Amino acid sequence: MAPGILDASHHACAESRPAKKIKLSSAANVQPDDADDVATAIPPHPLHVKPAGNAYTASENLKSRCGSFATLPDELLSLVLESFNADQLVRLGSTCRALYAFTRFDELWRALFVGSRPEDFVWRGTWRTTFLRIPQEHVTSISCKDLFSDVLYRPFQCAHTSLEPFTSNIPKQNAIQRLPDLTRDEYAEKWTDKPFILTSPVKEWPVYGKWTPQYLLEKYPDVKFRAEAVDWPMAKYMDYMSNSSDESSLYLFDRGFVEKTGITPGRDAVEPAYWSPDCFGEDLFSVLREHRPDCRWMIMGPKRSGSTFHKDPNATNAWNAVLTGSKYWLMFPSSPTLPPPPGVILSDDQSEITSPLSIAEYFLTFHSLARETPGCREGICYAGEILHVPSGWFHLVLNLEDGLALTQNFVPIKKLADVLGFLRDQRDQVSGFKDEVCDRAYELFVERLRENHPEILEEGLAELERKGKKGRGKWEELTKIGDEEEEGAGFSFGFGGDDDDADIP
Ligand SMILES: O=C(O)CCC(=O)C(=O)O
Ligand SMILES: [Fe+2]
Repeated sequence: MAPGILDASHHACAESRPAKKIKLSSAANVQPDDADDVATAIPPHPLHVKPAGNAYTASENLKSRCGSFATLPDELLSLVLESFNADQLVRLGSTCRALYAFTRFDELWRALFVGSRPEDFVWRGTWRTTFLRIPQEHVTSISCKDLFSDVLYRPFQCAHTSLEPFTSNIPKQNAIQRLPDLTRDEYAEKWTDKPFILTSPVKEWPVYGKWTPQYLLEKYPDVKFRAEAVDWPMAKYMDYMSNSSDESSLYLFDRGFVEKTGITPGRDAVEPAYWSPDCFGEDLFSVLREHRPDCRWMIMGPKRSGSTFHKDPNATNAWNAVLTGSKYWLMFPSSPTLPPPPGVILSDDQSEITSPLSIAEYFLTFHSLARETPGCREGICYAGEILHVPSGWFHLVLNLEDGLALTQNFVPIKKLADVLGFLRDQRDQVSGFKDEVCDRAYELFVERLRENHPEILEEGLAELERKGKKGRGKWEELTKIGDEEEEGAGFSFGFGGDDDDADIP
C-alpha cells in the first residue's frame, strides 16, 4: 500500500517499512566512494517493481487495488502466500497486477519445487518456470511499475548489487596470511589457532587442473550430488549454475563425492586424487574409522553463492581447497567472552547461531562494521590454494566466480582437548555422526584413542582438566574440589555434566 494513500488506521504498517529503508540507505553509506556505481549498476526489476520509499512521491500504487490483501503489510502478505499451493498462486496472481507480482516472487516457487522434489524436470532459469514447466518462449511478463515493495525489490537488489567493493581493499591488519607451505612443527607450534592460506600443496594434487565443473559435467552428467535439500544430476546442477539469479543460490555441498566419483584420497593411495597437506599432521578422528563423522565435502556453486556465518562441527579444524574459481573469506575468532561477529546472534548458551541475512544483505548491512571489529580476518583464496579454518572460528564465504572446491574437517593433536570437551559437554550439538553412535561419541572417541594413542589421550584429558579449572569461577573452584577428590579416579572437569559451569568465564 502506498504510504501516500494509507488511511490513518494503516500507519502501523507504513511504519514497518523504514527499517528496510534504513538498510537500503546504509548500503550506500557502506562504501561512499562506490555508492554511485552500486546504485547505477542495478538493472530495473523485471516486473518494474520499485523500492517502497518511492511510494511517497507516487500518485498511484497498485497495492491499493488488491482488495482485502491491500490491508496486509507486504511481509505478512508474502508469509500468507507461503501457505498457498501452485494452483492457488497462479489463480490469485491472475486477479490483479499487485498480486501478480507478489505471486511471481521466485522464493515461493523454490519452496514449492523443493517440497515436491520432481524427479523429471528441465531447469528453465527460474523456479517458477521450472515448476510450472513453462518453456522459455512462453514466459510472459506484465509490467507492475506502480508497485512499491521492499519485500519484492530488496532480494532483487541484493542479487544484483556488486559485491566487489566489499571484497577488495582488505585492510592490512585484517589480511589472512599467505604462505607457500608449513612444516608439521610450525603448524603445531604457531598456526593451529590461526587462519592462513597455503599456496603450494594443492598445486601438487592430481585433481588440480583436471577437476573443473566442465570436467565433472562430462564425466558424471547423471550422477546425483546433494545441493542443500535436493539431489540433482550434475548436468541439471550445471544448467542451474549457468542460468539462475537467486539471491541465495542453491549450493552443491556433497559429502559422498569420493564414493560417487570413484576417486581415492590420501597420498599413499595407488592413484591418489588429493591428500591433506602434510603440515596438518594426523587427523585424530581417523581412529573412529567406520564411525567417524562426516568429514569431507565437494563444494560447487555459481558466482555470489557461498556460506553464511557458521562454525564448523564438533570443534574441528578444517581446510578448504579451491580447485577452480576464488573465494572471499570473512572470519572471526570466538570464545565465551567475545561477542559474536556483527549481525550474528547467539543463543544464551552460545549453542545456536542465527545468521538470518543472505550474504549480500549481510555485506550491505554489516560489512563495514565487521571490517572494523577487532579480530576480523579477511582474505581471498584463489584456485590452487588452501585455507585453514581454526577450530571454533566463525566464517562467512563468498564465491567470487563460479567455482569448485574440496573441504575436509580434522582434529589436530593440539586441539584434542577442545574436541573432547565439545563432545562431552555439548552433546546436543554433536553432529555428523551416525544416529547409533551420536549419543556416545565422546565415550567412543576416548575408547578408540586409548587403543591407538594412549599418551595423546592422556595429554588431551589433562589439558581439558586444566581448561576446566581455569574456566571456573572462584566459588566453584573452592566448592567443587572436594567433590572431585571424592570421585576418586574418575575425571571431573568442572564444566562437564554441569551445564551451569559452562558459562563461567
Ligand atoms: O566454500 C564454502 O562455501 C565454505 C565452506 C566451509 O564453510 C568450510 O569449508 O568450512
Ligand atoms: Fe565451514
